[in-house]
Amino acid sequence: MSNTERTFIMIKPDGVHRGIVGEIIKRFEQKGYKLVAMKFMQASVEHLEKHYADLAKKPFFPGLVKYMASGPVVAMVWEGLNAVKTGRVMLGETNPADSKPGTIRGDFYVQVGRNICHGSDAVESAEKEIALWFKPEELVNWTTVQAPWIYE
Ligand code: DAT
Ligand code: MG
Repeated sequence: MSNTERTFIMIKPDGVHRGIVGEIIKRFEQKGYKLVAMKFMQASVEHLEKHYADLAKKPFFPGLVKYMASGPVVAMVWEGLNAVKTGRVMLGETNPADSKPGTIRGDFYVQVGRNICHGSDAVESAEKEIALWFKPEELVNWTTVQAPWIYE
């Protein structure tokens, strides 16, 4: 199947503290995406600086890294048809005012600096992020029995 993609989704410390880990996982499961990898962890400042390297010059960068290192995160890889683009739609917009109800951000956050969940913004960045957060052997190869009911 073409456009089968993997995306890196990460529940941020506020998502963990606010108890919406299950809710976010549920949305990706119910959509029909396949879980390929998941870990609950405390990320180091150094690791988060690498993850957000593209934003290093932004004024909010130090605060962003401090917030992301302030508690545990849930790092995940989800796979399926157009998973990167559709994952971003499920996530909602960066600007809270633009995040529609029904999206993760639209339903659960009001300020850009506490926005619950990360999702890769392109196939290329997804591949980079997956390689940063997971070892190749942590990515599980499996076929869900639901596949014929999700894809024609
Ligand atoms: P996104 O997470 O929607 O991909 P991004 O990659 O541009 O957005 O920025 C990464 C994170 O940085 C974002 O989730 C929250 C934070 N951020 C972005 N713009 C910000 C701003 N203007 N003020 C404070 N934090 C910001
Ligand atoms: Mg981004």
